[in-house]
Amino acid sequence: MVDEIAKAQTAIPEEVTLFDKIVAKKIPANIIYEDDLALAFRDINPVTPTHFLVIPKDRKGLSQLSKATPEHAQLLGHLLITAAKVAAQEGLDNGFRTVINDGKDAGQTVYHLHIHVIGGKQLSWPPG
Ligand code: D5M
Repeated sequence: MVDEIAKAQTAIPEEVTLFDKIVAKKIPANIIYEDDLALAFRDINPVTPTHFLVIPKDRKGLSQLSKATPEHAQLLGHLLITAAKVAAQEGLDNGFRTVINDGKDAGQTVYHLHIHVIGGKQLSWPPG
């Protein structure tokens, strides 16, 4: 986790992101859901027993949530609905948490909007 925060200090938006390469199947990932607009795959560094990411296949300029405009409303809604659908598919019937890290202070390392979905244990609050 400390590594992620350190990485976030130097992470920058890129033309082609790591997640674009996962969408294009140029980098392998453990994909658990896919449709026309969204992809869900297991996080490589899980912080809970279940931890996956939901991303837009075409991020349409959405490197991070703070870049969202009204044109992104439908896509963002679809991603949230997908997060809940895949959480159910994963058996997270007792609850789960969604997180969107935005920028350095939040520890964002990949500038391709993504929703973390974490669960599979009792989570604490507040986060650090
Ligand atoms: O979250 C970025 C997340 O992306 C972080 O939890 C690790 C994860 N990650 C990085 N590379 C991969 C690959 N190749 N597969 C799966 N997951 C990956 P952030 O909110 O930007 O800190």
